[in-house]
This record gives sequence, structure tokens and C-alpha cells, in this order.
Amino acid sequence: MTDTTKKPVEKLDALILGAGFAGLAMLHKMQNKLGMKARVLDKAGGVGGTWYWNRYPGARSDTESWVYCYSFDPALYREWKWTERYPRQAEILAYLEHVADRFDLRRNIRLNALVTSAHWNERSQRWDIETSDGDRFAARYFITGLGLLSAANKPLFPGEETFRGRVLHTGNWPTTPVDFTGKRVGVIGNGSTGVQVVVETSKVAGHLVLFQRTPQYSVPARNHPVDPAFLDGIADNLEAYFDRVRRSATVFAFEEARQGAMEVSADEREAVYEKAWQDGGGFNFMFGTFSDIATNRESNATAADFIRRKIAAVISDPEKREIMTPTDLYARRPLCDNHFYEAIDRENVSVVDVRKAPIVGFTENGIRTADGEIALDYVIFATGFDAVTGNFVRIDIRGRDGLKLRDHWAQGPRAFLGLSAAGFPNMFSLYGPPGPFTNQPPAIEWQAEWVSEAIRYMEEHGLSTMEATREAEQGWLDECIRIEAMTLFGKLDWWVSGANIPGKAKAVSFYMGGFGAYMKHAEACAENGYSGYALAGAQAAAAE
Ligand code: NA7
Repeated sequence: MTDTTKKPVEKLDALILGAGFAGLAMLHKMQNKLGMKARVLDKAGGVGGTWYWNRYPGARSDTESWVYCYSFDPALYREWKWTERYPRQAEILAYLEHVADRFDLRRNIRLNALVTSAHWNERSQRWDIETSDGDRFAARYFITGLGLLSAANKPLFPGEETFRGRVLHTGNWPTTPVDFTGKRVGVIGNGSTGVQVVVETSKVAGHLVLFQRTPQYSVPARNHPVDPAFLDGIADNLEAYFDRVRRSATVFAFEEARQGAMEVSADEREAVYEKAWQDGGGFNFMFGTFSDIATNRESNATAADFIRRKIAAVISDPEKREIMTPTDLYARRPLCDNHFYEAIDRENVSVVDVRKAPIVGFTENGIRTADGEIALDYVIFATGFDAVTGNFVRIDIRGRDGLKLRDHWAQGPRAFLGLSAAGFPNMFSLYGPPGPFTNQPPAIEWQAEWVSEAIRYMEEHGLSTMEATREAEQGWLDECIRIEAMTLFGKLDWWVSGANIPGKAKAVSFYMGGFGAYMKHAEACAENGYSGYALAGAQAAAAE
């Protein structure tokens, strides 16, 4: 009997989750290249993904604007003129809105649509997908562009409900700007987000208190305006330029180093670091100076020592200096800033080392640490994300035989090429785990193209399902584990391994072999008729 209380099912070729860089690129491919019936759903009130939610003061990309964008359309590249080396949040959001309009994507984007479940239906060979409003879809292909960094991590401290001030999280910032002029502001966290918030907010706050757990290594960003002629120069040679960028490890524009830090003299090393310090950029400092900073402890120590000396030269107060100086490996996501240590040095900024004086909880007036109460008007959580898998496991995703993705990934994410989990046919995850660890937009658009070509292949060959084999999934994970073990990134507790979330299983979530090498794997797979995937004919679907 038909359940009349339920909304009718909309049949689609593809349902795409998320209206950020990934979802928009994928919709463009499906709608405009393949001419298929596709729809994007996003819980946000606008397009933009990360750049819709992260509107906190100082929010900007720390990748150069000219490679923090799509390259698939030369006319788009030529007409959009980035204004700064590192684009501000508002500029990136405007860019993505422009892309949505320019490629006529909005007619297939549904906003304020929270997807709650996606179940593979064996009988129809489709994904049955539902939203919290009861909207229902049946899609042949289920493609996620969920973002690795979008499920906010907000630690719970006792007494927050009693606090008379306002609590904010950077990853869920209000759409109306917040005025911190003259206010007492607490910031918890000093990852790349906290660093940006502190720099910007300290300029206007009456007093800013940074609650810091682990000191970071940060290098100058050296932001500057962009000459439109420079962008035109890239546009003249767009394909070759982006091919070179993508065939690098990090998908940045700088030249990646080939020489190890210990292969040169101490003086030469110093000069290389100094040049990178002056040029600016966190990834540039870690990967553009020497080839083995992220893999060799001795080399790593030389870079760390250089940055420590720079920090010491900026922060005049000895107590602040001590709290801000990192002592462990330089092996987290490399940070860069617009005068962070100068901001810390300001008189209206103080720093609390929460390892020594842990946060006990909120009071009516502010935050109480083991050392006493600090009165505040605002508390900003810059505490990051339940990264990588957080967004996936919040949705009830079930593959063949009711296999739940959250169970399949209980010990960490597993998916061939980061794109396809075994047991989840016709599901593709753009920039999904374990996948590349790079500047994302050019990598994402390449994956969107790869997935659209896989779908074209299926359509042309009359196939109904494409599913990673268990062997391919395991082989890929083994490769990710093997490569990560060669780096220093897994030696520290931070979000790449899930270690920032209490109780979450630590796992290898990235392919650290670089995007160029990643492309070779994915290209070989496609060239060999999608080796690593089980492809099945259309009989089952036809029988429906
Ligand atoms: P991150 O890099 O995960 O940083 C979160 C920060 O919050 C970091 O300093 C944490 O300290 C701190 N934190 C988290 N929980 C707590 C508690 N309970 N108490 C005190 N401090 C805490 O997130 P971001 O948003 O800055 O950046 C994430 C990525 O987004 C970034 O890499 C970019 O790619 C974009 P910890 O270091 O864990 O001691």
C-alpha cells in the first residue's frame, strides 16, 4: 500500500551533496557536460560550502587566489579578477555565487535541505535519499562534496548556559557581522582559524585573551594586491599552467624543493629559509624550501629552529614568548599569517596556556581557568572540526545489505582513491577520505572530471553499477598508511588523524604522496577500464 503521508519521490540521475567547490563543479559536469538530471542539496542558506559558513573576522584562504579557483573554463578564469594574493572569504563566496549564476546551476540547487539518509536500494539499483523535511529522491548516482572541514568541533565546558556574554564558533558564524570594538574577547584555539581571528579581532577589541593549548609554527603570509595583467598571463596559458600545478605534490603555484635540508651548508640553509620567510606562505615554507622537512626529523628541526628564532624576535614579553614558542615537530598543517606574533605582542592581547591553567568552565562573567576568572563579553571557539569523516557519519548512509558507512568507517575511513567505498555502489566522494592532502579547488575539479568520465563510461557501456572492490579499497588504504609512515605528519595529535576529537579512532585519512602521484593512480585506473572497480550490467535495473 502506498504511504500517502510521504512526499512523492523525485527521480534523478545524480544527487550531489554540498554546494561548495566540489558540488558546484560536479553539478556543472553532470548538468552542462553530460546533460543529465542532477541536483545539489545543501543544508546552508546559500552556495559556497566552507565559505558560506566561515565568515569570522579575518577569514581568508592561505592559498594564492590564482590557484584557489577552477580552471575548467578559460573565459571564467579570464573574467574573474582576484584582488589579493590571498582571497578574503567574501571574495571567494562572491566567486562561487558567480560560478553558480554563470553556469546556470541554481535551478538545480536546493538550499536549506538537510540530507538525513541515503540508502542503496538493491531492487531499483538507485540511492533512496531523504531530507529532514521529508523530501525524497531516487538517484542512480550519489556524489558527496561534503568538505573535510565542515562539521564543527565545539568542546563542551560546564556552565556555558550561565554565561551572560555571547558564544560564537568560527565554523558557524552569523551572517550579520559582529562588532568587537572595545569588547573583551576570548578566543579558544590557535589553528589556522584562531590565528586569523586573533590578528583581526585584536585590532579592535578592548582586550583579547587567547586560550592556547599547543603553540604553533606560523610564518608570514605576505599578502599583497594582484596585478590583473599577472592573471591574464596565466589565462593565456591556462591548461598548461594548471597541469603543472596539479602534477606537483601540494597543488600550489610555487616551485617545490628537490633538495634535502641537510644537503646544504648551515649558511645556505639559513638563506633559503630567510628567502621563504620574506616570500611568505606556509606551504611554501614547508615544501618550497627543502624536500624533506615533512619527512626527516633532522631537517625538520632546522626549520623549526628558524621559526622559533623569528618568533623570539617579535614577541617582547618573555612570558608571552615562552607560551607562544613551539617545541615539538613542525609537522602540522603549515600555517601563515598576517602579523600574528605582532598581534600577540600587542598590549591589549594576553595569552593563557591552558595546559598549565586548564579551562574549568564558563561563569556568568567569562571563563574560569585553574588560575582564576577572566571576564569576557565574547568567547570565540576557533576549535576546528570533526574533520574528514565527521560530515559523513552524521548522515545515515547505507550501502549494500544495509551496510552503514559509519560502521564501515568505525576504525577510520576507507575508500578506493578516496572516492569509492566498497559496498557503496555508484557513490563517489569528491575530496573524500583517504584522499589527497593539497590545495583543494584544482584537485576537486580534477576529481569531478574523473567521476563524470566514469559516469559517461557507465552510460556508454550500459552499466548499472560501479563499485570499488574490497581488495582495491584495502590496497589503497595500505598505500596511504605506507606513505604516511614515511612522513612526520602522523607523529603529532591533530585533525588529520582524528586525534582532535576525544574518543574518535585515530586513523590514516590522507594520501600523502602528492596530487601528481595521485593523478597517476586514478588515470591508470580509468585507462585500464576502471580497474579496482566491479562493474555490473544493466539487467537488474531493467527488471525494475
Ligand atoms: P584546528 O587546526 O583543528 O585548530 C583547533 C584549535 O583549537 C587548536 O589550537 C586546538 O588545540 C584548539 N582546541 C581544540 N579543542 C580545544 C580544547 N578543548 N581546549 C583548548 N583548545 C582546544 O582548526 P582550524 O579551524 O584552525 O583549522 C582547521 C583547518 O581548516 C585548517 O587546517 C585549514 O585547512 C582550514 P590543539 O592544537 O589541539 O592543542
